[in-house]
Amino acid sequence: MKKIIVLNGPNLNLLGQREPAQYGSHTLQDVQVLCETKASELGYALEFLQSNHEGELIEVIHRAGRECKAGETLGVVFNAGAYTHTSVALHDAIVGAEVPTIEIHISNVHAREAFRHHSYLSPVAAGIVVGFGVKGYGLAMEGLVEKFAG
Ligand code: CA2
Repeated sequence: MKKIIVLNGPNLNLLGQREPAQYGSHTLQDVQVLCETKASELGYALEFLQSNHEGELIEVIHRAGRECKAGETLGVVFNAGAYTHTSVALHDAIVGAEVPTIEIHISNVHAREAFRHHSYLSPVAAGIVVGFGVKGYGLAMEGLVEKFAG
């Protein structure tokens, strides 16, 4: 069965523990369950990952690109956390790996501090889901399938 990778960046392991006004009260474990349910509805397997390390996120993007070319993976749903606003390296990884990527943010980053308004990922993402809470992960997975399933 083909796979969707859901990739989470720095501090998303803290979800549900603090800042409920911004991110809700769901934990990352809850998000994984939501994504597993959505993946099976859509007819895909799921790989769900979180890392606080930029280099590890880059390695996953590179591997995802190889798996996409091999027909094993459809693409990546990526919440890069704060690296969204800082990382040219993640931008370059998505371009270099040629991996279909949907950018997702739990909060509406455009309604928050100015430093969250710019994303290095948006210009190279196939689509963006912002501000729908953790349900956005499911919406992003649907969008990935809508756009890239053969
Ligand atoms: O809204 C989103 O999904 C973000 O990607 C979340 C990031 C933030 O830096 C982005 O601007 C928008 C933050 C990740 C979660 O950080 C937490 C920190 C404390 C408690 C709970 C989560």
